[in-house]
Amino acid sequence: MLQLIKGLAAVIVIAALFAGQARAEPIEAEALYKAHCASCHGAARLGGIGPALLPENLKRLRKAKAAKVIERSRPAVQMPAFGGTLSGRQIDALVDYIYTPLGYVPMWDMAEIEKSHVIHNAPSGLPSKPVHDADPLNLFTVVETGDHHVTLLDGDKFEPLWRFPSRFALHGGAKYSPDGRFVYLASRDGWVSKYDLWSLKPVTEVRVGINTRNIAVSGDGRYVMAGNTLPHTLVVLDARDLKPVKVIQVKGDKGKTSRVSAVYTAKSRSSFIAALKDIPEIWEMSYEDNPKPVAIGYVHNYQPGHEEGAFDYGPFPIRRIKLDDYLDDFFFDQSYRHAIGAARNAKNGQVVNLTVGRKIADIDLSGLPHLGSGITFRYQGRPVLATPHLKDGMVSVIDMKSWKTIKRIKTLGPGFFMRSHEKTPYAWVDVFFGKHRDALHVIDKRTLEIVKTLRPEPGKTAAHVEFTRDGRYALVSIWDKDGALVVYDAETLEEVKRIPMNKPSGKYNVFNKIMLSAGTSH
Ligand code: DHE
Repeated sequence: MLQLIKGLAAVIVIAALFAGQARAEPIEAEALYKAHCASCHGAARLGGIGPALLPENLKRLRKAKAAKVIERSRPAVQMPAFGGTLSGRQIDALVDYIYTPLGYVPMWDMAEIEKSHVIHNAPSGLPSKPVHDADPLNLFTVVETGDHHVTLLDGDKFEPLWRFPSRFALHGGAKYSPDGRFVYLASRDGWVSKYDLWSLKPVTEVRVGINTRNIAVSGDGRYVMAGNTLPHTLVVLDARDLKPVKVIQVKGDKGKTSRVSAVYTAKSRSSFIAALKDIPEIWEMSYEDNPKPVAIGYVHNYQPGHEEGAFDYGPFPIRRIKLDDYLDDFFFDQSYRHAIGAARNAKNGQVVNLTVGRKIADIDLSGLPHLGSGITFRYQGRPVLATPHLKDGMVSVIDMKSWKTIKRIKTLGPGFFMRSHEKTPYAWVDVFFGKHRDALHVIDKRTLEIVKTLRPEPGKTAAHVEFTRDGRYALVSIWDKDGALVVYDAETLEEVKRIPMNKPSGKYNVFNKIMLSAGTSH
């Protein structure tokens, strides 16, 4: 009997142990976050010296990879590896925690923006001529996402002039001052940084939001505008020192707020143009000193002392162009009279005439392109637009007079970027996804046929082409930690040089950008 009782007791103890294991103590993720992460990433996860840890900012990092970063850290960062301090379950709990939405739209208003402002080298103390002898207009700013650095490349010798650490996860095109002396860069978590390409020095930085889409520099070089998805704002900065000038709440007439999809400069119209993600409107905001007042009916823009019916007197008065459908992303024609965009339904696109302020045509743009992916050129005497599709292996070529699709060019897979130059007969397009992501197609702009498919490094993604200022060379990124910039002769299509780099993404030639070349993004 005693034996039986002992046996039962043992079974009960073992069962209790297993139950205990199955129901392990709940892990207090918030407490773990406070103890180990908050000092660098901010108490509210909005970022500090480390990036913001919110689902919006982590969209591009898989949870498994995030767990690995917590366990082992990353190369070239100050964050310690927590593998020896935290258990696997604690790390998983932290990962779940940082991928949980905040549940409210966090504030990042004028006071926070002002507080974040840093001057590294006062603009007044910068030299009056370059400290290097490279052609300042044939420099390339190359973003290396592998270790969050930027390389400034001499576009004649193809040699790096300067390499510096950037903010975390730069994204979007580098933007230049109209004279090409300064470059402005934006990070996904809201930092806008200005660098001097003559003295090779950082100038100033400011954090404009928690999650930023992109920036634009006004055609007169006086302002930078940033578009945010968190919070729902557009922020105007003084381009000289990046001090904030105005924070514009992005709000529709019924009070609904919206994320910004992207903001661009329409130089010939002296305005910034923003596409919105959650309100079917395009906004145009003049950056002139005495802008024409814009009639409004919205209370939040109402200025006391002005007639009822209200006009927005600016600065940066908002002209709202109402659309039937959301315009997630767009390009302009070279005259900046039209914005051509992909609608959210991904079945068709729309053409908005900015002068009359309404949609004037639908276009058959069935695949959504990435922002800034397309180019314009002349084909058989007429202006055309060409863009790869982000979801299928296709390039659409659209007549910009009739807005009809002239041709669909089949590619080896969905692509991100198409690029060309006024002085080359070829347009280059990448195949970013799928088993052919190491391929690039070279398309003859005269026949709209693929004339060559290059594989700069078999097995590794090849993407984003940019030309030298004279159009003689095309530079391609090998998108890999052990990556490179590969320089091709744009005529013979032969490789000329390979410059090792750490996951280079975009590269931006000063001259082509400031001259608004039709072969690249602006
Ligand atoms: Fe980009 C530009 C949006 C994913 C690399 N991308 C831009 C711009 C926007 C944008 C708004 C700004 C154009 C400008 O500066 O004028 N990108 C988006 C997306 O919505 C999308 C699809 C999803 C997202 O994560 O936001 C997206 N982009 C990517 C990538 O996955 C890429 C390939 C890698 C990365 O760095 O995130 C990528 N985007 C780029 C690059 C540019 C860019 C290299 C600048 C292109 C140029 O030549 O101007």
